[in-house]
Amino acid sequence: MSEEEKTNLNVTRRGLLGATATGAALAATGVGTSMMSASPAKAAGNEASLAPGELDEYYGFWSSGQTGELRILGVPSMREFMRVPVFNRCSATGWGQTNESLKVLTEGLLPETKEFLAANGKVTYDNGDLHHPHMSFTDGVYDGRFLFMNDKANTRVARVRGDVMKCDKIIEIPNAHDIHGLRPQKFPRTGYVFANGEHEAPLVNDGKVLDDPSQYVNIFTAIDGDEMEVAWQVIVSGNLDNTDCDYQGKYAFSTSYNSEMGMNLAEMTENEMDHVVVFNIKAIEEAIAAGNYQELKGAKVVDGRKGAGGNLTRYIPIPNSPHGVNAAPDKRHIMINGKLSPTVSVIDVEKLDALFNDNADPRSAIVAEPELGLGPLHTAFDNKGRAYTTLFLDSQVVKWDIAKAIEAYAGGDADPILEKIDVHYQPGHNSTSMGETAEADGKWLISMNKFSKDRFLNVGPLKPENEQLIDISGDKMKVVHDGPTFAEPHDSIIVHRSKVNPVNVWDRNDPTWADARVQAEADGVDLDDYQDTIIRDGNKVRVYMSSQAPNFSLESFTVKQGDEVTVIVTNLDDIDDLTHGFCMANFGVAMEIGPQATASVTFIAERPGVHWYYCQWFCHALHMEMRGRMFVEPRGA
Ligand code: CUK
Ligand code: CUA
Repeated sequence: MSEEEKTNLNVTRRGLLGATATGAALAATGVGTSMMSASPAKAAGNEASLAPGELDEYYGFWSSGQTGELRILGVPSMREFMRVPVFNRCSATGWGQTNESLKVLTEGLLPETKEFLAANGKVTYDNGDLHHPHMSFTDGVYDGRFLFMNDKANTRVARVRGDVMKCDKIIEIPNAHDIHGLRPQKFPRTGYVFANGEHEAPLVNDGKVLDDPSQYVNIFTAIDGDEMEVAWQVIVSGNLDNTDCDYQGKYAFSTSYNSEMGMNLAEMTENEMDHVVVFNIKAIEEAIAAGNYQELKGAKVVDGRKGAGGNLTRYIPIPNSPHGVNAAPDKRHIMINGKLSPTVSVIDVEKLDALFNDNADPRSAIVAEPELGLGPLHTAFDNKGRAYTTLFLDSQVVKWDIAKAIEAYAGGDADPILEKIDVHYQPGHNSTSMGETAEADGKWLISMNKFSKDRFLNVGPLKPENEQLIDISGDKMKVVHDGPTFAEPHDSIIVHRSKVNPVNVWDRNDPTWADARVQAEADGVDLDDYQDTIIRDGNKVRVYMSSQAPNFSLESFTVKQGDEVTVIVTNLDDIDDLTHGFCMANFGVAMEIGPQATASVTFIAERPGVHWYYCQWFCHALHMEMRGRMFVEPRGA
């Protein structure tokens, strides 16, 4: 297709969107149109429903819990756009099967894990538990470079590139157990990615210590988000649940619901007070620079336990099993959500220096502790000094005024609670549009509810969750949309579309297929041009082909039974949305090849006979015809 034809195609596609796309652009600037008021779900304030072809104002980045992937939604439409495989396997894209994805999934594993997996006939984990997706920051605002996320199931942290929306790095965190809370540093930039190990274990967990909890510890990790390497770790007392950090680059915070180091439910919830650990980033960096650390499994580990002395950590007592930690966009207040306590404890970051420099009473950093309702788990924010806290047990979201809560704590008679609304049912996380940045805009709130019960048609004993969209732009909160989702998004961020700028077509120089490029050069193949080359190297066969709708460059190729076959496919089409696939039928092999991308997959040709490969991503009117044959000659023939 010529440049001119391509341009025409794009013009035609935009033309199809027509007036509705214009309406979306106006909506983004806050200008109302008659087109918008015609929508059925017109709310008092914001417009929740979009006509076909209208673009959302926000990207929503959703976790998926035990599904292990990242999801991309549009807000306010709540339409799901994409699933980005990360810790899971993906039948559609070949994640977990292509050589490129296997590199990401294996290169960051610890040597002991590789050995363990090999003993189980695997090269990587197949599952993950992705709770917390967060975008990288520069100066307290999203910069669109990366998204970072945790795997609670197998103690990993992953990074997704903002330009192509694919995972490019996964690392396993040594010494820690089961990474839960995760946040990127907000200032001056990310920088560090902070990650909590949730479950306590012996520091060297090699079986020498078993049922002796007095020797268990927990580990807080700072990862260098640029290099995706562990920068340092801190040993702490109690377990670690959620984490966040300030807007000044000085402190990070982690909640602990098990300061008792109990090993069963009764023991874990025994104390009236647990704590939030405050990490002094500069003091930790200085300790590392001065060599005051032990090296364990390649990580620099400092001791920040209670009673360790020094200036690395402080423990602020917080009522009963706190869960979420949320930094307010006022850059000053940190909310610690009480869970078993009906309160949210508010830390003033300006009072923290005194804890470290003057050994002030840790509780002196608390400036408010409003009683909000039962089961406060997470708090989100608008741009008017108000906070929105989920009440798990009450199945409500409570909207409250931060300044009034501070006034009341100081002895005033102000009532901070502004309003409560019912959500359906049992909310965990919530998030507001841009609310986890200094650019909170007070338009939308998502309540991520763990149970949907009667809100949808019954699909059997396993039911979806229910995520509700709430308009917070007016005086009253208003639920405007129910969004069922499959297991089990914990957390989300809502990012204005101006912050996110993915490409449409891959760059041929992308590092994703750097290994294939090196091999192709050694094989004398030009990976950027038409390819139909078969290289035999002992019993290893490399099959290079290109795809251009509706053809593979190779109509057929022949190998011998037992050969190790690597198929390398380059998609030479460079048109938006023209993805091809490569599926080798009855070999369990399939992958996606995006426009201008190269992807490869390796398998043993243990099945003699004629085997069709076909393109499994619908690409053309002759997509069904986009196929070819692999001939496998029987052994000894
Ligand atoms: S945790 Cu799930 S509801 Cu993993 Cu952020 Cu609070
Ligand atoms: Cu190429 Cu379908």
